[in-house]
Amino acid sequence: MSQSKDIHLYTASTMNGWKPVVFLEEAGIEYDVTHIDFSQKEQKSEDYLKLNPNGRIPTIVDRSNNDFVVFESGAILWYLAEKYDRFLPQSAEGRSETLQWLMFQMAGVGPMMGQAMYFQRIAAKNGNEDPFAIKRYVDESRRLLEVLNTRLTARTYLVDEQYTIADMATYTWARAYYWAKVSVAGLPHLQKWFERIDARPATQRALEIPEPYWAFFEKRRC
Ligand SMILES: N[C@@H](CCC(=O)N[C@@H](CS)C(=O)NCC(=O)O)C(=O)O
Repeated sequence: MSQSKDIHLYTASTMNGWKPVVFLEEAGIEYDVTHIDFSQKEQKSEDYLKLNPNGRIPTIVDRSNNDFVVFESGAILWYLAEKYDRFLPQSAEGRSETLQWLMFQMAGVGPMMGQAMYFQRIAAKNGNEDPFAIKRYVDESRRLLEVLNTRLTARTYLVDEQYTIADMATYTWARAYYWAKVSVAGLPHLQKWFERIDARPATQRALEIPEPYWAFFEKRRC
């Protein structure tokens, strides 16, 4: 692959890793992608830590901006949205609402669902079953999905009619409710929002980059 595109993305097929891919695919922007191999601990390598001090994915390098580096998936989405003037409302209020829901995902939906996944899928498998932690994170995840369901009552997307970076960030996590073992029963507005985004070809294409990984979404190809 030629290494000449403006955006160089370092990522893997995970909920945080897909967020910038969804943006770039939806915006139709060409980019270079390096698949960070967790099994080889590439995210902790000396070279990678120079880009992302947190040793996690995703990270972007903007070659068209003096190799400016951005880490943290929410900050990457915001940077890309401003750079390309896409998926961000024009009004100050619309931008603020987008930022609010992006923060809600970054500080709530992602961490809580991530811990629900960790305690049920990884810790339990390693013999560290912790029912208290599982209940805590599953209940809190469900509560946050209920907040989303309420927000989506009579709204197409999180910020009214426009698909924004807040939807992109939230969808990759909330849509993986199966993997977190969090029920979405009785949340019709959230489910309709899933269906709307399930029907967006660019977003669905992104979920196969850098490689398909459908376990998060049960057998169903979302
Ligand atoms: N707050 C960070 C979290 C990034 C994160 O946790 N990435 C995970 C994948 S979803 C990762 O790199 N895991 C590998 C590791 O922990 O070593 C962000 O949103 O970018």
